[in-house]
Amino acid sequence: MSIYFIDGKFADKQEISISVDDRGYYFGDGVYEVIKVYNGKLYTANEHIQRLFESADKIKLSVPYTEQQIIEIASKLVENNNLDTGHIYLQVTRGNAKRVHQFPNPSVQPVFMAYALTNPRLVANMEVGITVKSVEDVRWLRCDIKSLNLLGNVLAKQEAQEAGCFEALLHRDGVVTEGSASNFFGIKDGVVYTHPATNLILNGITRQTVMRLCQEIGLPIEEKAFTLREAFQMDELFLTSTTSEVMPVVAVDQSLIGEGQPGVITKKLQEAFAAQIPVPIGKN
Ligand code: PSZ
Repeated sequence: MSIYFIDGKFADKQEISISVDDRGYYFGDGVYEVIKVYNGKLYTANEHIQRLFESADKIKLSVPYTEQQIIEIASKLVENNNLDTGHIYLQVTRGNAKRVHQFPNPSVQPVFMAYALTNPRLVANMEVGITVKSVEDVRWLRCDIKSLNLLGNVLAKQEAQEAGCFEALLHRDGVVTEGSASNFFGIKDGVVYTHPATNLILNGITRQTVMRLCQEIGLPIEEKAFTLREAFQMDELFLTSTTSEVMPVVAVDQSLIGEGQPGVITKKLQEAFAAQIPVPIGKN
């Protein structure tokens, strides 16, 4: 997995270098995406690349490639690295320039970097479910941007991990927003709830897939935020992300959700999710 794409070409990781003046390094001034690869095939790549363009637009950064070119770069990374199941990481920063806060003037070439990583599906976790810790959401008010500025997310995840939990359940003013790197869903009396796609959360691609699957299965789904207090009372709770897919949450702050096991509706959504991921080459 050592073939990277940077500065317009593919190169071995040993041979590439990044400038200390990269604004990603100084300011987290850039955006990124993670595209899942199943059995050597890119999954929902167009959606992720579209979101990369949207995030870049929101910070007035121009991505130096077209959607089709990025698909080609990602596909070549899969091929050159012989990636079976894992992901492609993509990031764009505002480029290399003397450290001043304002954008470089005249502007400089953005730095586009991408690599492939083997990352097996988290099947064991998905089977038994995971636990989460509630953490106050102290992040900025543009969480809809997939920006490299992740300190709030980093600190939340670390706090969760130190408590022996898989993920942080973030709440702002008592309202559940999302996870440090995931979206949360609650199920009560057969209705699926999740925070609306506002500036307070990242509108997850997996979140959108799961909302579509709910509609296809005939599960009522409402983009309506729930409180942390309500989260404890949910019949079922799960989180979604590119790498976690549909992940059952069986406890919040050591308090069991439902029976403390993956719920039936969550399992149904896991099955529906698994049914639409790319199958191994030669089996379709
Ligand atoms: O490898 C990992 O742990 C990944 S790959 C993508 C994520 C984690 N997280 C994306 C994410 C996020 O960073 C925040 C703050 N909210 C929601 C999500 C879920 O977005 P999707 O479903 O697009 O991955």
